Amino acid sequence: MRRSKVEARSERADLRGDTIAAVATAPGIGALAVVRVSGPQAFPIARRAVRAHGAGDGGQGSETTWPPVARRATSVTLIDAEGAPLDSALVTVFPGPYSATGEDVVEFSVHGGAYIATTLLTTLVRAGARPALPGEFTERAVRNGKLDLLQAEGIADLIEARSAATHRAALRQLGGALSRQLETLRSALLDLEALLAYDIDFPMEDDGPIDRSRILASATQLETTIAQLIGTFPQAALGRDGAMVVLAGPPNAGKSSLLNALVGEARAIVSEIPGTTRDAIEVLVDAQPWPIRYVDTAGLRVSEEPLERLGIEVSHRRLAEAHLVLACAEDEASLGRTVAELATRTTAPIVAVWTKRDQDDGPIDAPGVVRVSAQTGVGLDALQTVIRAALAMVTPEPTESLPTVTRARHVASLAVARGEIGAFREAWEAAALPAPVAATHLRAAVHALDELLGGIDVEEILTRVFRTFCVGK
Ligand SMILES: Nc1nc2c(ncn2[C@@H]2O[C@H](COP(=O)(O)OP(=O)(O)OP(=O)(O)O)[C@@H](O)[C@H]2O)c(=O)[nH]1
Ligand SMILES: [Mg+2]
Repeated sequence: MRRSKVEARSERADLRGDTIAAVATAPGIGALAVVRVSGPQAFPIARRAVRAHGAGDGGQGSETTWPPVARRATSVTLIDAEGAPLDSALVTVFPGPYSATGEDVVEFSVHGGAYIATTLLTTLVRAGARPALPGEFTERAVRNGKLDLLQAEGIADLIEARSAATHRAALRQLGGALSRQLETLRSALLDLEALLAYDIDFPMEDDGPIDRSRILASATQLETTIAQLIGTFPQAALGRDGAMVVLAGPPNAGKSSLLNALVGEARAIVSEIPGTTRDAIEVLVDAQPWPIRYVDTAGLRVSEEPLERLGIEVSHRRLAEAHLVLACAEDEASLGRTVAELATRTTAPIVAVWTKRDQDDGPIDAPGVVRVSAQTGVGLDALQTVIRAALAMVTPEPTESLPTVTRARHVASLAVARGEIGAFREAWEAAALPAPVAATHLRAAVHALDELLGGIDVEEILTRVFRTFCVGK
């Protein structure tokens, strides 16, 4: 049976007083694994996994003082639920509120591999901890005011970053750049509201103490800033997915060989049989300012073969989405035809690439054409330079003056705020609404920004955001 949203929500909220535990590191073999515990019972629960000092060695030595000195890694022997030795590990305790979650936190740093960490987790659960839900540690940090929601999303983005661009944006967001920008906007909105309140309290003073044009100017300014912020969103997709460079041309032109040469590894199958590549092969290569997604496509030709035709349809779709197209062909006449045909399939700039330069003794350079050999590597540097220059023309510079918004959630809330401020401005300009009514638009805009920051009671938003996190985070 489907649970209602309200049930799911309050269920999660009801779990807040629990002490939670999770393996925070990725599963698999590694040198170390980290197990975290957070909650009011973190210290007594964690203690059950730690052997009292001296126990089992003839009773010599003293008891480990528990909890150990705060925020200092302490060497301990871990035991399983039956009391058998499990590992020698480091434990660090962080008494709340001076911890990542704001609650009492214990972090075990154990030897890696599947057995120790999961057995430790089992011991902790038997001692009363509950396995954490995805993102629950970070959720608690937000609820306890350690982070705002945008910073929490910054952590998720940081973990997921696969390019320098995404990493940079995530670090900025975690550092609070977007939060501060929104706080500034929010406080400007509150100032506007305050001015209006004055107007509401003293309505009889025609053109009295408040300056109508000043209100108009600041509303317009706020709208502009929000529009600029929304305008940074495409950069998030570019940082994540890369600028798309599509290699296209007739079968056997050497596209797959060129892709392999450009990315420096054999990612696409190469053969002398025309029609080798069927599906689009994509390789993301990190680059500045944006990563590049090279896409090798099926050779373009009229084919009766159903599989090949599907591949050619995929080629057409990729061409329509490309930031840049490399038109590849192995002789000059075919290259001319290829460029002309591709121009009907894409609006992206097209670089004419004359392949297999090692094979013939044609001209070394032809105007408007880059000559390369995937086999010998000749011309590859020149091609890379051309690709970088062409991409610089079609992709935006990363904005330095404004933080970037990275999620559809941000855009949606900002769009609401902008819409409300716009409605307010229009009403104010036309003197169409009485000030108290116009002011409700500003309230709604502030509310939209609060939702973004997660600063108000936004149970559903929190639940939605943290569902996408990994366990142990
Ligand atoms: N001499 C020489 N041969 C090349 C070069 N690049 C590719 N070839 C050969 O050309 C043939 C086709 O290469 P592919 O890279 O598979 O060509 P493709 O354009 O991907 O072909 P399809 O996937 O069928 O559309 C293979 O036999 C390659 O070894 C090159 O730079 N020099
Ligand atoms: Mg191919």
